[in-house]
Amino acid sequence: MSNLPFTFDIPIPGGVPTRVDKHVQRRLSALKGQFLDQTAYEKKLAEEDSLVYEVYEIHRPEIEGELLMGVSFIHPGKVGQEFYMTKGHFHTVLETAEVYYILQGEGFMVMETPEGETSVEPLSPGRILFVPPRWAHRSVCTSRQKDLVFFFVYPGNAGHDYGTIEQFGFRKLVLEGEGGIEIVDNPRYQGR
Ligand code: PAN
Ligand code: ZN
Repeated sequence: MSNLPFTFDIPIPGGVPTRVDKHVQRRLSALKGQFLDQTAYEKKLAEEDSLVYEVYEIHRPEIEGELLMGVSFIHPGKVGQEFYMTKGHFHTVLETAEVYYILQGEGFMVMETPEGETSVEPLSPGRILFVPPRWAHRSVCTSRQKDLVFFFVYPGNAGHDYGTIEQFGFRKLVLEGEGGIEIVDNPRYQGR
């Protein structure tokens, strides 16, 4: 891999980057067990394995000192009353942080530490979110029409631990309530 400086562009507001080494697409089936309303999930999945989010990644070596970058698009949609979201993860190397820069759409970042601290931060265009080391993170799109689009950058050696979230879920959920968006305790959260 070349070690020369390089540039790429993200068309404003929130388009596909001009450099893409890998395009990841995650569908409903990849989020099995994560949505609160499992009946609504099974019904929707039986109709269509819809695209929930996409990630455009720039390749760099996955080693300390490097930075991994990309752009994610979380599509609008819901399963029951719960908005479309990413799988979410801890970094395998827990002591690694991440920066998100929001380009388009509205949503939230749902975060928690292994010790049980939680934080749910609103996301909107122009906002930068710093995810400190140790905080698991999941992005949620609450826009009705637009994708939630953000640029991210994190250490090359971070790695992704999806298993902990797949097994236990997040402590907080983002739902559409009668009076608008609600952030609630996850009744199906299985304490770890
Ligand atoms: C992001 C996420 C991306 C997709 O690049 O990986 O938005 O979310 P999931 O990885 O949870 O499916 C990031 O946080 N990287 O570390
Ligand atoms: Zn991450």
